[in-house]
Amino acid sequence: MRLKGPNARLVSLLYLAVTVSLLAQVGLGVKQEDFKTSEQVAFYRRHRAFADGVAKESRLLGKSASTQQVASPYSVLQDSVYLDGHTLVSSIQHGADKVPLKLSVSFLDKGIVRIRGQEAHPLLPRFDDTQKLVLRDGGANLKYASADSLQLTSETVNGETVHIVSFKDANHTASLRMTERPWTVEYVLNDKPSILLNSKGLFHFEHLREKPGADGEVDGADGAWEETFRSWTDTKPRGPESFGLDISFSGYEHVYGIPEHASSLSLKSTRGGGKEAYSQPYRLYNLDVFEHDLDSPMALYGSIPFMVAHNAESTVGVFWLNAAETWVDITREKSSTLGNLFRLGTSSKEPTVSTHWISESGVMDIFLLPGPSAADMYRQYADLVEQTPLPREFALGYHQCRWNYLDQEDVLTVDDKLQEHAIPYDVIWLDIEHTDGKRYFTWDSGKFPDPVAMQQKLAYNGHQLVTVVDPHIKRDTGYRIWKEANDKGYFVKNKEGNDNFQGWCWPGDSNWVDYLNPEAASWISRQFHLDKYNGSTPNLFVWNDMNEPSVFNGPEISMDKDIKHHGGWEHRDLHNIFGMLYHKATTDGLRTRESPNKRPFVLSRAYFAGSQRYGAVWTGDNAANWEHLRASIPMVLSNNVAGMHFAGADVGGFFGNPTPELMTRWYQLGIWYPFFRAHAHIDTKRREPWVFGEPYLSHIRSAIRERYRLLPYWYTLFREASLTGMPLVRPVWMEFPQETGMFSEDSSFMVGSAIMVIPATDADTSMPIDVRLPTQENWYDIRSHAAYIGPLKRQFATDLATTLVFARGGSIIPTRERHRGSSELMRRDPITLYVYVSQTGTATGRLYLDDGETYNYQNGAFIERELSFENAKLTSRPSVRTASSPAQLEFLKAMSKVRVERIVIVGMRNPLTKAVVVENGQTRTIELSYAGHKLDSECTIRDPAVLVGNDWEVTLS
Ligand code: NBV
Repeated sequence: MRLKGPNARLVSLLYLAVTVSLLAQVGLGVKQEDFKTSEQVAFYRRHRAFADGVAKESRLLGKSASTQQVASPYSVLQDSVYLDGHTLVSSIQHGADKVPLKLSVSFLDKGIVRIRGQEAHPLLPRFDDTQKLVLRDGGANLKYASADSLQLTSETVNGETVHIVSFKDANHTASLRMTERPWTVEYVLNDKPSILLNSKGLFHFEHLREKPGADGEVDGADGAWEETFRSWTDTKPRGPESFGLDISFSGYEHVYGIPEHASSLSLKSTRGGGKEAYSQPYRLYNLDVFEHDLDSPMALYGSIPFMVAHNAESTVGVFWLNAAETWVDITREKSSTLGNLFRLGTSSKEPTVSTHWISESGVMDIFLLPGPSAADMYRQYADLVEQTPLPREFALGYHQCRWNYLDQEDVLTVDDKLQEHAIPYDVIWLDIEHTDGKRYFTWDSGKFPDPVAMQQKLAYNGHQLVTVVDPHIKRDTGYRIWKEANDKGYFVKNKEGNDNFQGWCWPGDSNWVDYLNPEAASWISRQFHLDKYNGSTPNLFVWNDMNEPSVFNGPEISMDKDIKHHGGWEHRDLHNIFGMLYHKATTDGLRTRESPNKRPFVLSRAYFAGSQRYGAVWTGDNAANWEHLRASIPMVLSNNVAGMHFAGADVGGFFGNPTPELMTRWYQLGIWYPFFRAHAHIDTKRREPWVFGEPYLSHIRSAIRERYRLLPYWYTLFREASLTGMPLVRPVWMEFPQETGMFSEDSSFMVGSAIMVIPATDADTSMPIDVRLPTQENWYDIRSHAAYIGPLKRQFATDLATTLVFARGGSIIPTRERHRGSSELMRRDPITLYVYVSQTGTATGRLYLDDGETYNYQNGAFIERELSFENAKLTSRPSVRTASSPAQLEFLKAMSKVRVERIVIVGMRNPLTKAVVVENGQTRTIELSYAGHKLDSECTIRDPAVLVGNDWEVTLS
């Protein structure tokens, strides 16, 4: 039964009021007063006051001592240190409060060090499920270093005790040094103290305590038992339980990651001045920020507390596993002021980035990742949180979205028009208006009378549908979803824990399912099954929006921190994983709706470390202007740096109307986002590619086609990411780790290791673009094949038809060159291989193919080829992972008509005339063709007629 009469009117009036007030703000920028600054957050203020006290003390100590000293009040309890298998156990204590903290330092495989700490005898348990929900296998199967590879020694330096655990593996000679007074930890890599904990004395742990008398203040600590923000009161029944720690990267000037912020790739300082510095720390707290600022450390929709430091010698990482609100301050300095008197072997003038992390609640749980290369470090990170699984292949295609495609006819017209204009696409999207009054899992039957027929029509040309399914559930006794969840008690509870938490969102009065409750999560998963979700077909996929969660009438447009989840936990403990839990539940639902299971596709706005396992994310509500286009590059890169690979930004900009030039340039950039979707606000003008007319339509079409041409390369990159954890799009430094001048480069980037993209990000096409091609290597314009020799710095003119994309000498890039309407229609198309020859006349590459939908690849149903070019011979061999199995044979059979139809060799100096092809013991000779090429250094072997799944070689002479 629906709400009728006055109730229904009230709901729609209020809904209208919220919408109008939100929409009225378009163009006004972020409402700063809706969101807290660090000064408005009591636990941050307390840590700041503590830090200021320590700094003052340290200065006083410094004056009286010849060596630099740190005034941390925390020290290790005498005789508390011992090595228990792979874990160094100790107790530490604040000099004044005498509450012992238990600290464990565990040594994992690949040199990963894990540090966990909390009260030795906590008054109440702290929320510790984050590890279960985030780590691979819930943390149950972490691989530890073998106990006999570890050795504990203790030394006395200047009268103080230092405990040293040394260990060795193939990649590292490392030791961990822990001083007793004050407590500090140094991770020494290749004899250099590289990652330092508490070297600035900012470690501070607010132990749980009994609530004091009626005045509510503890030790003068402000806001410890109650805190207000505007009209909201956080009752803080557990009192203070935050903790903070400084982590310094000695020898490094650049740190990256900790998305999501609309900030630069190389993170800025937040304290200590400098012209680039921010005046606020970076904040990690998932929030729905309407019309967010650019160049700002403000929190946005997602949070990944993973930071990476890089210098010319090494890449290291720190993963701060905590799902509560977290702030990170960053300062830069020369390390002469750093460290304590026990540190040996550091040069006193090392540049250092010092970071100060502060979390509101939970257990202190930190992982130090030693690298030393980026590839090593991503393997280490993937050991902890898993890789990005192989997505459904169509998800790599072009996504056409808008708030809203109005009705069934509109959807099918857009589908037709894209085909008419010969623009390939894979997915069309439906936003919130497709539902019956924002009751998700339903359809507005007036506008969508036959959603199944609509999906079948789309499916005919290999197109899919995505519908939005937001997490807020309309309070309506006639709405099955609400009623079932309510009857089963699955909603998040209010502060008292005695009723459902209630808030406002699109449908009006709403409740939220508590995904922390495993039963509630699997119930919501089942709602995505074909028999439950009426009108859905196997061609329907899902979009989770508003899952920070966004609550229109809540503090900072989100949930109150003191409301209750399953097990009595407060929302504060798990805020940053709430969105991921919904993403997971949705993905689980789609994966299990067919038997055998198929790969799901779910896009989420909120995310955390681990979200990469569940699908894609996008950067939220950007705007149709050049600044936002530019900002999207470091945003998508930062997500990739932090392991959230399948990321993109709304092409065209969500708010406002893009000019045709902006739209064109945004497509030319957007085809290089791992997730490539155009989207627009409901109040904007229509902007499908053909709307802009010529010449824009042609430019947009050729950009989208470029994406489709390179799908085999993208899919192979995803395969690599799914095995190694390596980002798909990479900061230049990641591929050229010694190019110090490019460590903060965030206007150009690499796609995999073979392609460098320098997008045009300015309105003025007469402005030349600065291009910097690193390293001593050949670079080839990916379209004209004009060759450049790096290192090179020069300007290139670009009209609207031109994009600056270069293939790196030494790489082999697989493509599919036939124009079709969707990725599915291209699946059996032949492959073209581009061999971009290096300065030494070689090249390597890879090609991965599977059915793009199922999990059969896990049984070996794939083709994975190692391609190499050397001494004028191109060879295709199976990868080491290829093994004969019934599933593999079946897949090979299915692909038995898929051949390599063309091999283009770019950059050979000697004119060549023929190619000798050997496949299955058979030899053929082919005359080389130069027809149509502008360059003599390029030749084409037309139709070598070799199969993609076979071993073969082609020798040129
Ligand atoms: O569902 C409507 C929009 C959606 O189009 C957008 O992509 C999301 O980020 N949604 C936010 C809610 C309203 C935003 C003003």
